[in-house]
Amino acid sequence: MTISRYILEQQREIPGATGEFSDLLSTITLAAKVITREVRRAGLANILGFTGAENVQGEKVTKLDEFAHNVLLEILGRSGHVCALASEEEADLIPIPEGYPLGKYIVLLDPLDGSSNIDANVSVGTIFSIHRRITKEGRGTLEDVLQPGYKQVGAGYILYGSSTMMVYSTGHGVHGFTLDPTVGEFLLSHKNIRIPEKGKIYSINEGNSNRWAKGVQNYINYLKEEDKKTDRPYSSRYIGSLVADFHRNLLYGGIFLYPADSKNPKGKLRLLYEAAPMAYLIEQAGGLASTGYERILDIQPTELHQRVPLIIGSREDVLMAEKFIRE
Ligand code: AHM
Ligand code: MG
Repeated sequence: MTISRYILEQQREIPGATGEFSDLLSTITLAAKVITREVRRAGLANILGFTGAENVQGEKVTKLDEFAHNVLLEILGRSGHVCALASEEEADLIPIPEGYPLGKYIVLLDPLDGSSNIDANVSVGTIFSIHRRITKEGRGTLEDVLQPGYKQVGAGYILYGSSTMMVYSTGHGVHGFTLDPTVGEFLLSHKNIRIPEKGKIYSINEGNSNRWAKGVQNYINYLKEEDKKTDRPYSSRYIGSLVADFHRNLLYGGIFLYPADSKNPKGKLRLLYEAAPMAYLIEQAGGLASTGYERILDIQPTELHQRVPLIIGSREDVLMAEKFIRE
C-alpha cells in the first residue's frame, strides 16, 4: 500500500472532504523524497558543514538545514493549500509567494531537526504540524499560527535513518511508511502504531543533570535503581536527534525528557514545531506528553519560537515522571 493510496482511502471515509488536505500530505511526501536524496548524498556533495549564518535562535545553520527549509517552502508555498508557513529557521511567518493561491491550512516546520548530528552521519528528521486557519481570508497571520496543539488537524515527521520513514497522524491513529528507494514510494510498513504502556528506556541529555530541578534528578536516579518488579534499572539511550529518539521510544516504549534547567529555564525544544506535533503523535499512539505540570497539547502559545519543557513517551512512565517533578 503506497502512502498516496492510504491517504486517499482515509479521505474517502470523511464525508465532504475536498481532497485539499490529502493533497497537502502528498506534497509533504514529495518534499521528504527530495530531502532524502540530498541527505543520502551529503558526504559526497559539498553540503556538509555550516552556511556561516545563525538562525533566530542563535544556532548555527547547516547547509542541509537551509536546503530542507527551502525545499519545504518551495513545495508547500506553491501547493495552493497553505495560507502561511513558519519554520525554525525563520524569525517571522513566511508569506506564500506572490501569484500562488492561498489555502486554508497553516504548516509549522522544523525542516531538519538534530542537524548538529548530520556531519557524523547520525539520523536527523523533519517535523511538521498542520492547523486549519482561523482568519477567514488573505494571508495567514500570527493568530492562525498561535493555536494550542490539541487543535492540530495533522502532524508527523520524516526520519532520515537507516531507511527514510514518514510517520504521521490525522487524528485516526499513527501510521508509518518506509521509503522504498527502488521504486521511490513510501510504503505502509507500520499500521496503527501503539506505544507500550510502560517502557524500559529513558532518553535525556544527562550532561545537564547538575542543572536540573531536584524532581528531575530524583526521577532519573529512581530509574537507575535495581528493582525487578518495576523492571529497573532502565536503559539509557540518547541520540540527540529528537525525531530518532522519539521514534525509537514510540516503537519500544520509554520516555524522552528535555526538562527545564538552570541554563534553559523554559526548556530547549520549541513548542509549535517540535513539542506539539510530537505530543499529538504520542497521544494518538496511546502515550502522554507533558511539561511535568501541564499537558503539552493544552498550552496556548504566545510566541512563534516559544520553548517548552518536554516529557513524552509511554503513559505510565510520563505519569511517574510527573509525580516526581511535582513533589
Ligand atoms: P535543532 O532543532 O537545532 O536540531 O535542536 C533540537 C535538538 C533535538 O533534536 C534534540 O532532541 C535536542 O536538540 C538535543 O539537544 P542537546 O544537544 O542539548 O541534548
Ligand atoms: Mg529542531
